[in-house]
Amino acid sequence: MAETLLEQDHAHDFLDTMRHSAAHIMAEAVLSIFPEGKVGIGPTIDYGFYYDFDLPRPLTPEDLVAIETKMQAIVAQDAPFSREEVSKDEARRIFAQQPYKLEIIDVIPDEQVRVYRQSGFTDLCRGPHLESTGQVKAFKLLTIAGAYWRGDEKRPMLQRIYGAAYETSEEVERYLELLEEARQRDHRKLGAELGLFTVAEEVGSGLPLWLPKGATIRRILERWIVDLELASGYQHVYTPHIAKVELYHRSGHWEKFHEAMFPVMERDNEQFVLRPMNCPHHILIYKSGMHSYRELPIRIAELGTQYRYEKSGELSGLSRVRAMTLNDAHIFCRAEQVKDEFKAVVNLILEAYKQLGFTSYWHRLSLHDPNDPVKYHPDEEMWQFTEQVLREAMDELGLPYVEAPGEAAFYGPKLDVQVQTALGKDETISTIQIDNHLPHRFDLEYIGEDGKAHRPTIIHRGVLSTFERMVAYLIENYKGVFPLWLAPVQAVLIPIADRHLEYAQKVASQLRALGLRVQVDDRSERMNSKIRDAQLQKVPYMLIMGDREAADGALSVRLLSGEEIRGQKVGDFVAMALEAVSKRGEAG
Ligand code: TSB
Ligand code: ZN
Repeated sequence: MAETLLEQDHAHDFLDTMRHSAAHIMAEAVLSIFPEGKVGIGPTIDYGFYYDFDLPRPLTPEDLVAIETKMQAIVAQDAPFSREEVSKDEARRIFAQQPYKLEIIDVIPDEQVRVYRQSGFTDLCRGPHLESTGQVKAFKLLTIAGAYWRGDEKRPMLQRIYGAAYETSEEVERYLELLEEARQRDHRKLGAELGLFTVAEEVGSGLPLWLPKGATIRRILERWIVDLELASGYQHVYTPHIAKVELYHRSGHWEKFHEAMFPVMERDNEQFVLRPMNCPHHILIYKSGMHSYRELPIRIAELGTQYRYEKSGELSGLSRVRAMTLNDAHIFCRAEQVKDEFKAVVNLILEAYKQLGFTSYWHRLSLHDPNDPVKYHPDEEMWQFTEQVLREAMDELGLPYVEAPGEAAFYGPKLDVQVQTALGKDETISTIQIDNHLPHRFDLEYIGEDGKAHRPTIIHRGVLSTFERMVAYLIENYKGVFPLWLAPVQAVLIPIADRHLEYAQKVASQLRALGLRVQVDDRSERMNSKIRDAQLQKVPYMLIMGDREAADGALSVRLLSGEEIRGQKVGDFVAMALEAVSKRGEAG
């Protein structure tokens, strides 16, 4: 894995240099239009570059066009890039009008700093750069976004301009097409169009409302995963969404996590909080009785609703919210059982993904960073041991993984299953976390074979993630075209004329009785417009019924692909549909 990444890096060298030079050219163009502008930083990204600016007024789309035109003129000049090493004092003189650059100069440890110049612009920059501006091949400015200076909310909000840059204009075009496709797939857009969820200003951002169709998808997922878990030895429980704040003092969440918790609610001298995690409640369920080694592992599961005060800038549709229900479980086991339990959870995840038809995900082994004693529990021996257990388990399962130091939870290493959102962001769906810390804080015990008290390990795990994030991902993964078992409406019955309505109603109740989710389109619209509406709603089956069908106890099936099966007997359609439902998302 590491090797292929390196090779890619080399292949990207030229492209990366070009993008970096394009960023400098953009900065020159922006300053030529806003001479009093201040510049932040301008790195390269996957598809191009961006640069942050502090400007006297908000940029408009027309500004982008003007900046792009100016950039083209700079490229046409083919002005050379030159490099110079200067003392910090000299650099402070060069950038006397640029406070953000001065701030960077202050934090650079070296005595000498590097400066690049092209026609009308000088930047503090390590480089490398192209020989001249004319070597920038193809670019396009995309969007303007707000970005805090140094990512710090307390610092000024700068305007960030994003651009795409490639070696050929065809590649830029292709990137723009991909971007458009991603926009079409964005779960926030599809979620609104398909009537799956909404966010109401009066309720608050990050607090989505599930509409009946979205709720249907969620309910099917809930029933399915609970059944899968019951069959895998989990015990499902219900616990309240709030608890006394003391619980989170004891767990350590208050200390480590309180920025992400809603504030305390006080009544009759008791202080309550909305829970940010379900673990403490499950731990108290474990602690409500005595346990012998024979009972372990004990797997406590819940579709547990929890609340996190995520930063408002980070909220996004259903994928990052403040109220969420996690497909959660905590497994209490003996140290010798950790590896097998971990493997069993991985297998459960793989089984769930298979049934969902997921094909594109990767395993991230999230490890601690030995140089970060604040973020991580200081027990180095524990870390070495548990991280090794996870590596061995993954190797025994024959699964590839990427190690990610610094991504572990405070209390222990974890395996995360990562996917990409439509907009190309990596996101964690499933997670399996090994924890010897909470058992210690809550003094958990079981009686061992030797008759003495021992401390169990906790494995925290989420298979489907939160239903919010999972449904966001499903919408994007299926581009809104849900496989039959999840489709909120599986079939729309379309009577050709009013006289076929009665037959359609009769068939609809037969189908409903067999567990299919169907609707009759009884509007007095033309058949073609009913078909078009059903297609826009991405309904898998359109069942068209006219005189012939009514006479034969049949229907004509039209699929989303446009394919048609005419005059199918109702019973044959039912058999076909139930067969497709039972396959879930599995191909074939
Ligand atoms: C697995 N205590 C553990 C649990 O036992 C826990 O809460 N882990 S977590 O913090 O990593 O969250 C579990 C999963 O919830 C994450 O992997 C992610 O998929 C999902 N999740 C976390 N935060 C959010 C959020 N703000 N919105 C939607 N989903 C989220
Ligand atoms: Zn947990």
